[in-house]
Amino acid sequence: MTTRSLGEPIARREDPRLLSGQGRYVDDIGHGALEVAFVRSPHAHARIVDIDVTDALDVDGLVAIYTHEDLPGRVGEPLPLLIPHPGLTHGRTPYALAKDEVNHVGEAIVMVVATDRYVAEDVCDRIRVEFDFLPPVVGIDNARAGELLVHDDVPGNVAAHLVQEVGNAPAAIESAPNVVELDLEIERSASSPMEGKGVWARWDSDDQSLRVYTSTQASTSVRAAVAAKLGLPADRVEVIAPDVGGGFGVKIVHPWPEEILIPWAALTLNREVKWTEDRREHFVSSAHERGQLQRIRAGFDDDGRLLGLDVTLWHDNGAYTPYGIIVPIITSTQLLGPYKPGAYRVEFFSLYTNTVIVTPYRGAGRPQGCFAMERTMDAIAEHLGLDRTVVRERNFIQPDEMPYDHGMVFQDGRPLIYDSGDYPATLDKLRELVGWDEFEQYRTQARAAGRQVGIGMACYVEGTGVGPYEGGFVKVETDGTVVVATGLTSQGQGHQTAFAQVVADELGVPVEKVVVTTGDTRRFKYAVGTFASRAAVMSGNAIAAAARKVREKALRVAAEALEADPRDLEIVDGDVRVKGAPGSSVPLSTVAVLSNPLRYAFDEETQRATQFATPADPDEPPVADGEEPGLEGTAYYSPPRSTFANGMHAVIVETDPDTAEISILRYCVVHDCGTLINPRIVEGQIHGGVAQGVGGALYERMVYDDAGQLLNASFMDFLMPYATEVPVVETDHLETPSPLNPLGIKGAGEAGVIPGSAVLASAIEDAEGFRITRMPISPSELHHLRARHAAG
Ligand code: MCN
Repeated sequence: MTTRSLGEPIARREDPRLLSGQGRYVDDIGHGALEVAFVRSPHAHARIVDIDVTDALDVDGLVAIYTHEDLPGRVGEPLPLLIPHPGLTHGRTPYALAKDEVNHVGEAIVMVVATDRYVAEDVCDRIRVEFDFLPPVVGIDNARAGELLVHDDVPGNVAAHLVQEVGNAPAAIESAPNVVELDLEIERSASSPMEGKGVWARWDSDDQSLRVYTSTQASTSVRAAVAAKLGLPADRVEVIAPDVGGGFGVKIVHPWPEEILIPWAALTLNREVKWTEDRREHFVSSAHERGQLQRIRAGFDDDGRLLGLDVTLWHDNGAYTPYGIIVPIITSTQLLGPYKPGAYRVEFFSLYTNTVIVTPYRGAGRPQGCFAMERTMDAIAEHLGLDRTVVRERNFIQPDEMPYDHGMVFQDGRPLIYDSGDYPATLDKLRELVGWDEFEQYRTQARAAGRQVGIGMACYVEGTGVGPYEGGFVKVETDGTVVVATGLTSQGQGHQTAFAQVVADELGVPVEKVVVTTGDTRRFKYAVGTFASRAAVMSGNAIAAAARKVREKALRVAAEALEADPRDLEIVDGDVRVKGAPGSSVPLSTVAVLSNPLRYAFDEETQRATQFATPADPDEPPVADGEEPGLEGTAYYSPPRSTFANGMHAVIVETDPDTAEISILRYCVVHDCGTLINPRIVEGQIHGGVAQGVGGALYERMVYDDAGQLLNASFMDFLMPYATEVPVVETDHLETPSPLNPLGIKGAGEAGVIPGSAVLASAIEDAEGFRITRMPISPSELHHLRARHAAG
């Protein structure tokens, strides 16, 4: 038997190269290319009165200066609205270079192309932009007050207002025996990938084609956008995502202004042109997320069962909505988590502010939803004096109620239906893993030693594997190497390893024989991208289907060579052999040769293909009817709807009674993403997510002043957890397969981050004895809360 590799914790084959500094990122490409720097707005809200470049023109090495007025045709039009929604009544997208108004600090106004970046920056320094200042709208409170407007024609700064309801929640709450009310806040944060954005482009005038390298999560989508904006056939545009040093959502926006401007400059100047984002640019001109205010009213019976839930969300969408309103839609449609809420009403306002745009950051609105729901569960438990796990258990959707339809409608207008999941079993595992029932004993011992500890938990459900489709290509080379390509990109998820495992099993070859390429439109043309924890479900199933095609063909071709019935054949360790007669076999490499349109024959004695054998029938065509040359296949997978992974986290914290320092003593995760392709990769994904969740709960926030200046736009001031702050993560899995796809897979890439703020708030609250309603929380904030609580 071939060793089965699906489900094996194989070490990631990407790591030796990446960890030893041999990764190849956009900035490693095209030395000697012209380089770009941008004049960006220093103001949050202003009209552009004049741009004076006179002083810049005599700088040695200057090649070109472009403003909005220089951009022709579609290049000069606003960027596309990527995900429209009927509820997005006032969508606004930016221009690649600001036209006559800027709406956040960092918005690009002038593009300078020079012989190197230093010269380009010097030129930028000499360009004078005259502004007419407008009052900025900063913060959700100012936005919802609606007195000052970001866009003159958007009343109340409301980009979108949506309500979803089932039953009469206000009435259900009114008549409920118990009610809790919560006002919550999650602050703005951002994904902060190690590598910022970067674009390199070259126009080949002989071939009339454009090659673009970009640090993206969606190379095929960038290709479509570049082709459309530049008026080129997509076939003449190649977009390649080389190694991408993290994306976490910020690199799904396509196109970024720079992804249009750099290729356009390369085409216009007929030179290689590149731009590498610096860290400050990344902070002020890419994207943030999370910022939300939430108001919740929940009515429940004396056992803690929800009867009605009424949630209002105010979401800060920044200055523009190029990515639509997907983040608040996800918060609002997925916040119900694993629970049955009774009647519910969930409403959100997506609001413009004069701050950098908001697009999905790992978790994409779910951390906020989880925070709302899990804070509510804890508040119910406290109100009734019940154990927090018990209240949750009583509200769970049960396995035999799957598939479960809350009545929510998703972004695409389709119902959002949970496909499978065993929430009670997940909770049982978590209680055992963290030792929930023994904690009170531990607390007593800790207290006796003068230590203050607390335990918290949080549950989440995550829609993963969103469509519309993804594809895969599998080919057996004549040396036996199995080449796999998918159009989606990789930013560190370990796809090269995981997809090789899928193909190895489907095809019956050793995993080492399989090589995988991602994110290169030359290798695979039709794809969507890596986001929404969709790669394993989408490309995993597409590649498996392609491998099955190849397998069937291999059996057909080998059957002829072995003079056997294909049904009597199997593929083991890369050999096609007659079942029960291992001596009668042919290697896949030979089958690949035999699949060539040229006539080959199989030599029984040498077990090899012989060239140009005379066909038995001279009239026989060189390629059999209906057969295509090559041992290869392409297949696509398109799911009926998303599949829902779920999980639960528990954390034990200690809060210092004097300094209010918050230490994580244990962090436990139980996760269910259906069939595991590679448990080690999934655990790595969860650990990475937990690091970001801990960051969001305890350290990371974007601090804007009233003028809309981002005060902590550097890693000196924006606190991130280092290895010393990230806890050891104890992980356990359940595998409830998804009935929606052949491999039974659900996604895992965002799971770790979702309950970070919710679970830490739960544990800190338990340690301190007063309610935590706002995250992140720093020691000084905890200290102030203690003082306020002590003062009553
Ligand atoms: N996997 C598995 N078995 C499963 C599910 C997943 O073995 N049942 C494996 C997959 O094969 C893949 C990895 O786990 O190698 C993540 O798979 P999946 O859940 O499909 O997520 P994607 O590959 O689509 O990745 C996207 C997801 C998102 S949305 C963000 S944001 C994110 C994340 O992945 N950004 C990341 N993880 C990241 N990890 C790194 N290192 N860098 C980023 O930018």
